[in-house]
Amino acid sequence: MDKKLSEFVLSNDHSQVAEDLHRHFNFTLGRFNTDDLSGYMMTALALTVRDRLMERWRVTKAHEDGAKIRKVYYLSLEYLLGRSLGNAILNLNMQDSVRQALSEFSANLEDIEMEEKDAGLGNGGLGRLAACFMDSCATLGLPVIGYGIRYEYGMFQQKFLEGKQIEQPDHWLIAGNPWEIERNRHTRRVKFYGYSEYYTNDAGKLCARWTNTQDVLAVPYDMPIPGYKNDKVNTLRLWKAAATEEFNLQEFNEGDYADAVAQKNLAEQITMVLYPNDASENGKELRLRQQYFLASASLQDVLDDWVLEQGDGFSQFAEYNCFQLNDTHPTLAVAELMRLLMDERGLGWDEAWSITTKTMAYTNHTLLPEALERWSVRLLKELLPRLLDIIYEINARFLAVVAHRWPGDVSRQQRMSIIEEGTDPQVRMAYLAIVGSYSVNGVAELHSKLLTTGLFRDFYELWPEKFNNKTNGVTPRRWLAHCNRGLGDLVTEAIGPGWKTNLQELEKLRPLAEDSTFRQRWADVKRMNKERLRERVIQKCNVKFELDSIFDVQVKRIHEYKRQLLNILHVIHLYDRITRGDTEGIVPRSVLLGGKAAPGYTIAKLLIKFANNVSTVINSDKTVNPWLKLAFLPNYRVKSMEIICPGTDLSEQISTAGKEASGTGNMKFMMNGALTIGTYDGANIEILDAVGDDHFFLFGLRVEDIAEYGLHNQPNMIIEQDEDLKRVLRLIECGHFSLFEPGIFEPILQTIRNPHDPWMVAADFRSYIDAQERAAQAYSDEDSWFRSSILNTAASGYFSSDRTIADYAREIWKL
Ligand code: 26Q
Repeated sequence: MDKKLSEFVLSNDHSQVAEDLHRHFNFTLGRFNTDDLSGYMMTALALTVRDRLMERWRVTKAHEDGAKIRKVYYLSLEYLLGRSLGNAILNLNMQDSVRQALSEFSANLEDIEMEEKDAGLGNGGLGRLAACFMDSCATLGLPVIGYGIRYEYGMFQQKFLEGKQIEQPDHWLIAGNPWEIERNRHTRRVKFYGYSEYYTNDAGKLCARWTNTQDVLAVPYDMPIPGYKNDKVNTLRLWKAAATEEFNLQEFNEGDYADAVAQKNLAEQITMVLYPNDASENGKELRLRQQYFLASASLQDVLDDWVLEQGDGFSQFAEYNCFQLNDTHPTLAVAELMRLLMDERGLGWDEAWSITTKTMAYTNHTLLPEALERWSVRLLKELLPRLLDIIYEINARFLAVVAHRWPGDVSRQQRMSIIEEGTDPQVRMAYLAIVGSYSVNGVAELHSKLLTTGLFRDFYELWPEKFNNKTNGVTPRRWLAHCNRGLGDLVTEAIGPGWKTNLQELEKLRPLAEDSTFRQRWADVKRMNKERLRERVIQKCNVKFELDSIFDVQVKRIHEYKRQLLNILHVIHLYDRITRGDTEGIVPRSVLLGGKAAPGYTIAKLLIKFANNVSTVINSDKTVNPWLKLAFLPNYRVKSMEIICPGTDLSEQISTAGKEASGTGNMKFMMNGALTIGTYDGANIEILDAVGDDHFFLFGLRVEDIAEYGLHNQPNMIIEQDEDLKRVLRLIECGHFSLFEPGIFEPILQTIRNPHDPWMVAADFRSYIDAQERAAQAYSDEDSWFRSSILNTAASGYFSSDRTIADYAREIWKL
């Protein structure tokens, strides 16, 4: 059964670790000069750690393969893993031995960790959530396998040229990836194009097949996902596209070598690059190919294994298998499972549908209607003809159910149809996901409630039992223990190490908030972390923050609904006050922004330019300097957040109410003792409930207010009546931040003044400014600030992804 640590061949003893380091450095990597470790020592260390993962991986797999147990497959187009080395060392409990072993090379662990590239196979929250979930599943010892795409190029790298975002390709695999294992033997074949053909089989049954296809191979690369100190290692299987052999052969024989190679590239394009939009970009064929490629390869993998292990009966399949769809991106899996079961395994419609709707579960991550995925029927017909047939059949049968439930209600049938009719008919992927799944969940309480009362209301009326909430969480190993050792050690000293696997234990910190010596130590750690962050900002932005100032941070994708604009307006308001000499009650503040804009999102890109221009004006003004600094950190990613959240005092979570499904950055900041200034939105609400409103700066309209108020929103009137806002806008209008580029920020001003501004920037301005003033006053009372800071960490236990995953496992996956 469970293999004991002592049974593993490779010991964690530092001398053994040092020996393995030498061996990998010399023999695996062929380096003999230990004076020049650059890069290679990171790989040697990763391989040394990987050897130890390998043993545990084998045992975990053997355990799962042998027994007939229920398994879950997480299907996601994105996994924002970041770095793996530090996390693996922490989870394998190798920190001390690695440090000792490295000292023999006069090397230091922190320096070596810096050499690892981020695995940036995701855009933002949704991708990072998948990575946190993988960590929690392994830590809880759950049989969950991640399936995703091995993008050759991850999230683009962001640079600034004259304050404007420039995108550069992220060739993260260039120096090799020590963590992945290619598993050629498990290669699958994915079909594209061709057509459906109907025939009668030997038993006289009418069957369908998809023929004349152009196939692409899916080659799996497995990444080990270690659990925390439990000797479990789960698998993340990432697919790479490759050309089929016979396809090439034929072309070669026809003599056109160059064409054959070009065709090969066409196949391999599928996994070349991550789409950098964190709201759906509609219609791109390559994106659709990626989605189907993931769905088909993963399902075939699971079905083939099932047949190998259980034979070709599928009556028990749903009892032992479950697919969790990370948003609608992998939703073609619904139709693909139907196809595989019917066309390739000979099941009838009813049996296949019963299996499908008992194994699929769907998580929604957005309320923005414009972000709901649609694919044109025309495109599906060409690329995936057999799947389109199946989707039409699913829809026909579904609409019959709707008609039966609401006889004669034609407009409801139209509303609920999976196919949106029109001149260019579209498949509504969220509806396909809901119809094909037994569970539909949102990612925070408010979000889940808004799904059932708004976006998916009709479906909720039909199937209330399908809908549920699973509030997001983040892994406390990466987001406290690893990224904030100072605080982690202090917490462990105070309440023991149990919090790392049971975050609710942080509650035990509560009484310590009243202890002034503890508060002082807490403050000392924060100061150390602020120093580290300050160094980073100097290095990357050439802006020098004052240590004693309040570190006020907003890092996330750039989006109008996230309202980085509101933040910048507040900064300009402070600047305006300071330049007018109105410094009474102003508390020194360092504002940090970071985040990428989708390359095609013009106004988001303009916001970056705006922030950079404002920052130039403010930071070069000597009279303003002691009070205020603004910096925009380029290329915000997982590893930046690992330095940012420990050093933050004030966390900005200021989305328009009802727009941010959950947020997860909000949780990372809270765990690390930041106070939140935020709207009544997403998981902010649950954070506020947990910590109490004395330790949270709440502001802004609520969803209900906006529904009512939005109809007669009059920004120009608000501006007219608010001297501060008027002055801020006048500064922008008169070109104070665009001296050499007159008028460039006009589109931003227009969104603020637009009565249909869905983001309510003008409407929330006053309330935001007031909340910022409360935050500043609170900060100037150090004792009470750090008391609040401790209470925030103490109340963050609920936001562990271990809790989230335990909820999924119990209520959706039934593990
Ligand atoms: C879709 C189609 C084509 C191209 C791209 C996309 C696409 C890609 C990524 C659409 C959306 C995303 C990402 C969405 C996302 O990150 N949503 C966030 O999910 C978090 C985890 O649940 C929440 O905390 C955030 O509130 C939510 O915005």
